[in-house]
Amino acid sequence: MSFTKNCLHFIDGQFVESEDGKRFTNVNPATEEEIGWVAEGGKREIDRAVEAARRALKGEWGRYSIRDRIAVVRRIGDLILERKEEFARLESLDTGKPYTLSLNLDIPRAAYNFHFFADYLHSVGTESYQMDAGQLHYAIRRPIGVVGLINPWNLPLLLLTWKMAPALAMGNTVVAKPAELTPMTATLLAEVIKEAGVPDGVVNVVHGFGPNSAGSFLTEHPDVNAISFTGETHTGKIIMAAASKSLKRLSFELGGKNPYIIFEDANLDEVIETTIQSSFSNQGEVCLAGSRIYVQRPIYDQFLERFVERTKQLIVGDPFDPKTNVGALISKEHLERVNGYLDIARNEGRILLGGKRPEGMEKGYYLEPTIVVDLPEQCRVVKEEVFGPVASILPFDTEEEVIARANATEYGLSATIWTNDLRRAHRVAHQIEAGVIWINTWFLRDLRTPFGGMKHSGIGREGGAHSVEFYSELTNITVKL
Ligand code: NAD
Ligand code: 6OD
Repeated sequence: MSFTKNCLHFIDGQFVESEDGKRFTNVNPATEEEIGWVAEGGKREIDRAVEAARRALKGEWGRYSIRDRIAVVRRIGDLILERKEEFARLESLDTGKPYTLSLNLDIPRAAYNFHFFADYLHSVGTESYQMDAGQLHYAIRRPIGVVGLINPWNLPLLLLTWKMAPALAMGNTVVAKPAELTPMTATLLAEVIKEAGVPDGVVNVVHGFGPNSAGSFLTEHPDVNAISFTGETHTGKIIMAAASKSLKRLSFELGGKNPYIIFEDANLDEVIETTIQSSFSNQGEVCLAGSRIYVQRPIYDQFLERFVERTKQLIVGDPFDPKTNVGALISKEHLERVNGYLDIARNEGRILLGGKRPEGMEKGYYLEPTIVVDLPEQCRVVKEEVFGPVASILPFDTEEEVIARANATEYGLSATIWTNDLRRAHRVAHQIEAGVIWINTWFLRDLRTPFGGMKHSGIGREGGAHSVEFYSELTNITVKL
C-alpha cells in the first residue's frame, strides 16, 4: 500500500493537472516529510469543473431513475468499504490522526453517509393539499443544480461525504474543494466514483487554496447554485459575501466553543471516559469538542484528580502505531496557534498537565494532551476555539449560573450535559443555545437528526430531511379541474 499519493484534479471524469502546471507540496504532519504533490487549481479549473457539472445535469445523470441513483450512491459506499484500509492510511498520513481512528470511525462513517442517503431516498416525498373539490396543490422536488462543497481538514472524508451523498442522492452535480492540507482521500474518492460508474461531470474535485484560489472562485461562480461549507466562522462570513452576488443557497457548519456541563450527581466513571474522548480524540481537532468543561464544585477536585490520572495514560505518538491514542496536529502553523493559546493560559491561569511537545519526539507537530485550570471566564482560551488537545476545566455552583456561562459565547454548535436528574437534564437542555445537545453522552450521531449550529456556529441544518431540503428545489403546482 502506498505511503504517498500525488493528487490531480478530477474534472469531467478525468484526472488532470492544472492548465498552468501549478502544484503544491503535501506534508505528513507526523513526520514533517513530503508525501506527494497536489495540483493547485485556479479560476480555469473551477470554470471547467462547473461547466462539466452543468452539462452533466442535462446528460445521462439527469435521466437516471430514482432506483438508478439509489444503486449508484449505495455502490460508492460499498467501494469505500472495500478499500477502507487504503482510505484510512491516506487519511492518517494527511491529518496525523491515529490510523485506528481513521479505520474505525472516519472511513466507515464516510461509507455509511452514502448507504444512509441511498436508503433515505426511498422515503423522500413531497406535500399535497386538497382544497375544495377539484382543487389540488402538490409539490415536486428537483435537484437544485450544481453544488459547491468546501471542506476543512479535521475530518476530511467524513465531512466531504456528509455533503456529497445527499447532494448526489437528490440528483445534483457537485464541485468539491477539499482542504489544501488534506487532499488525498478526496482524490481516492474520485477514483471510487469513477469505478462506481457515476457519469462523467457529476462529481468534480478541484484542489487548491481558499482566498484568491479555487475556494473563492467556486463561491463566486455565477453557475453554482448552492454552497455547502464546513470550516471557520470567519471563512463563512467571507463566503457569504462572495455568494451573495449570485444569490446562492448556503449551508454553513462553522466553529464551536462547546460547553460541557457536569453536575454533581453524574456517573463519574462514564463521565471520565467520555470526557477523554470529547477532549482529546482526533487531537481535539473536532468542532464538537467539549472544550469548556464546567464541573459542579462539590465534585470538582475528585473529577480533576481522576481526569488527570486518566489523561496521563493516553499515548501520544506515531499515528500508525496501534497503541497510539493521540496523533499529530495538522500543521506547524496550527501547532503554533494552539501554543499561543497555551501561553495565554500560563499567564492567566495554570497548566495542570501537558502543554508541551512529548519528550523524545523531535519531529512532527505533536502536543501532549493538556489540562488547563484557574482561567478567568473572559480569558480567550475560554472564549475562542482552540481546536487542539486542550481541555479547560472550570468550576460552577448553580444551574442558573452554568446556563448563563454556557450561553455567554458567540458560538452555538453543541453542548453536553451530565446528570442523573431527568428533569434537570431537560430543563437545562431547553435553555442552552446550541444546535446539538447531548445528555449523558457525546458525539452519538443518528444521520436522520438535524445537525448544525446556531449563532456564529452555522446557518441551516443538515441530516435526513434537512439535507433533502437543502439539496433540492421545490415547485408547487396547483390544479383546478
Ligand atoms: P477554514 O475555514 O480555514 O477552511 C475550510 C475550507 O475553506 C478549506 O477548504 C479552505 O481552503 C476553504 N477556504 C478558506 N478560505 C476560503 C475563501 N475565502 N473562500 C472559499 N473557500 C475558502 O477551516 P479549517 O481551518 O480548514 O477547519 C477548521 C474549522 O472548521 C474550525 O473552525 C472548526 O470548528 C470548523 N469545523 C466545523 C464543523 C461543523 O460541523 N460545524 C466541522 C468541522 C470543522
Ligand atoms: O457527524 C457529522 O455528521 C458531522 N458533521 C460532524 C462534524 C464534526 C466536526 O468536527
